[in-house]
Amino acid sequence: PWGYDLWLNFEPLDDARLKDAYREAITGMYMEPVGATGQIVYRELTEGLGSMLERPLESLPAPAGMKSAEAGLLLVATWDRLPRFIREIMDRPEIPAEGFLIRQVRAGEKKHLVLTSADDAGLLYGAYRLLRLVQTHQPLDGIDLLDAPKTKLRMLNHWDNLDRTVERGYAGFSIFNWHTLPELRDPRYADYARANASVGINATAVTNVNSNALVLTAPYIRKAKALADIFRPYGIRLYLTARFSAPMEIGGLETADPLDPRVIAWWAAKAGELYAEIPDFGGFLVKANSEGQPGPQNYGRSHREGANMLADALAPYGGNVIWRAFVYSEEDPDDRAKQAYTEFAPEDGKFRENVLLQVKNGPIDFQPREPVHPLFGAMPETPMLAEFQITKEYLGFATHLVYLPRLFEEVLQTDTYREGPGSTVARVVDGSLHDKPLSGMAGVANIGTDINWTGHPFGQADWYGFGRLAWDPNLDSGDIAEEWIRATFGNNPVVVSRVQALMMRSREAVVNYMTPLGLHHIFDSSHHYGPGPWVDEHSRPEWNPVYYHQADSLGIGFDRTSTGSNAVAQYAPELAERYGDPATCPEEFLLWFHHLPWDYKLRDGHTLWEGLGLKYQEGIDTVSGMLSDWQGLKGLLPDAAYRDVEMRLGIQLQEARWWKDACMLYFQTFSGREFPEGMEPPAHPLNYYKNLKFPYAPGIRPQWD
Ligand code: BDP
Repeated sequence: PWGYDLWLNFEPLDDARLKDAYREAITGMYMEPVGATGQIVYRELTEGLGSMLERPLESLPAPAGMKSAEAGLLLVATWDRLPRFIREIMDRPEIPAEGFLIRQVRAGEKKHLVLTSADDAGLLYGAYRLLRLVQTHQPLDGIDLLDAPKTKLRMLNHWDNLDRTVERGYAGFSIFNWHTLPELRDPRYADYARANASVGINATAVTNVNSNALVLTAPYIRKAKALADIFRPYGIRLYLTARFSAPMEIGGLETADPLDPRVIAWWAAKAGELYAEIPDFGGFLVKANSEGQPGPQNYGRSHREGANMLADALAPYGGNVIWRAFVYSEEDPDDRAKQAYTEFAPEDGKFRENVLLQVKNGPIDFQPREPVHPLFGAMPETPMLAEFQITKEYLGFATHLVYLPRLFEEVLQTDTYREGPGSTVARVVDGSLHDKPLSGMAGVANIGTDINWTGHPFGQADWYGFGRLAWDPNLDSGDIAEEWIRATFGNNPVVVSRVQALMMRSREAVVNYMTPLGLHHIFDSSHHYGPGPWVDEHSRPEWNPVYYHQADSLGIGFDRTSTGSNAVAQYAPELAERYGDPATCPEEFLLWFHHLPWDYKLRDGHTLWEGLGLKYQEGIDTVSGMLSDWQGLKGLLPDAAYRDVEMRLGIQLQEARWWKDACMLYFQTFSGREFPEGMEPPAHPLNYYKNLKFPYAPGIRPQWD
């Protein structure tokens, strides 16, 4: 079966000339494996280089001096453990925490390769980088590569339940088997940690944000400890989700009021219990007073009071509270897109130092395209994590090929103007915008028990790319795609360039065939698979797609300008002005911010109605091109992966048509206009699409209460 090795398959190099060059650059290795991480580094380098260069990597004893050493020695050690003669010929480099240096040094006629770092994690990251350099055919001659993560927290969030179902998971069951832990240490746990470490991920919350208090009971803490022990040598800290009502559910208290002394004492004791088992426990990830989850507001307290109480419990041990800003309330009649900002922006500066606010990339919910969340850059005093979804809840699940790092990059490169031009979201993520020591990125994992981990083979690229962007939010998504393709499918230039081109257009394709021109949240209810723009029967208005598109006989779109909800006012003036006027609003956000007449003229001269149909068609045409480009690669790719992706692209094409037909037929009931020329006519009448049912579509959240 294809795919278990991910981007770490270390196939023998097929380019003989290159292989010779690498064999000359690395003739043997000097390394004293220190500790569990050192063992991993040693094993990875000997096995990985041995396999790619098809020659066992000989381990050499520390040479007494440069003269006696063979040329092409690979020296691997943290700086203070490097042999003295090497340190003497190198200027002491400044290597930040978790960073590494790969440098070719010269001693007389001989060249050697040095991999060094300030700490164990840096050595590990450096080892994976060195392997990737060889794997992707990068030259080592003259190399002087210093790299370090730009962020402190690079984190996965698993929406995995204790019973192994995964909320919004499309790649099988949870890889975490709480039933057989702690005794059964599935080797997959280490393989998972290894894959994360290879892209720099250094934290993981293994339980669902819609949480179960059981995980904080003593038996489960022992299970969690087993995982933490496996993750530790890979530089990964474990987090758990904390259910706010846990003191009642598992602690026997009759309240969870964050100001009640018994509740405070309960959490303090719980923290002590956790750290006794897991000394480097990361902390709590909390979803409170959101979509039915309990929280401080149940007791008339604020999010700040709730978060600070938990932060105080963890502070003595160096733990963090990651508090999610994903809130919108049943009682609040205001535009859902505004509610998180309204709630949290005024609280800036009032959280404890170890509270991070975790903010989704957009103000609604992981749509194919959203403007950035207005909270980015708006809370200069509050540590922040940007939350992205790696699992593709609103993007065709694991069936559609959509290269997400392109989406992440678009968000990261958006200028918030909060501190003038250049205040990108990337600078919020790396902490440089407001000089924050603690910041980073969280990604909702797309990982499950499927043999290839992610269901869709290209889902691996999303996991990989998330890690790379969390490491450095200014990386280019095209470069990341290229790295991933080379590491996964090899270095054939035809494969590399065509697959990269296909990935890079896949993101715009999905926007076009699902939600063009700023439409959003018009998905069928609960499972969010396929179109359901007509859905209007849910009790809460903002759970209905009709709330988001607001189509009527006059036009379509959500007025978020001053004549409507005025959500634009939550952005910096530069953005508020640009988004607030349809003439300057980027067309990709048009219907996000404006309700416009069907005959509104788009920039290319088409009416809005025509433009909508043509965008849907464009999405379909792109997918159809992706499919034929893929078919052109037959024979150049591993057969199993080739066939799997071909079938999935076939489904994606069918479903792109389904989206167009369903949405355009439905919107036609308001516009009353003919379909534009150039749009393929729908295959069935509207009722056919309305009557499609998907009772077993995955991803509906289990009810805890
Ligand atoms: C939405 C999902 C829901 C999650 C929620 C969250 O539909 O299953 O629980 O976000 O982020 O995207 O808490």
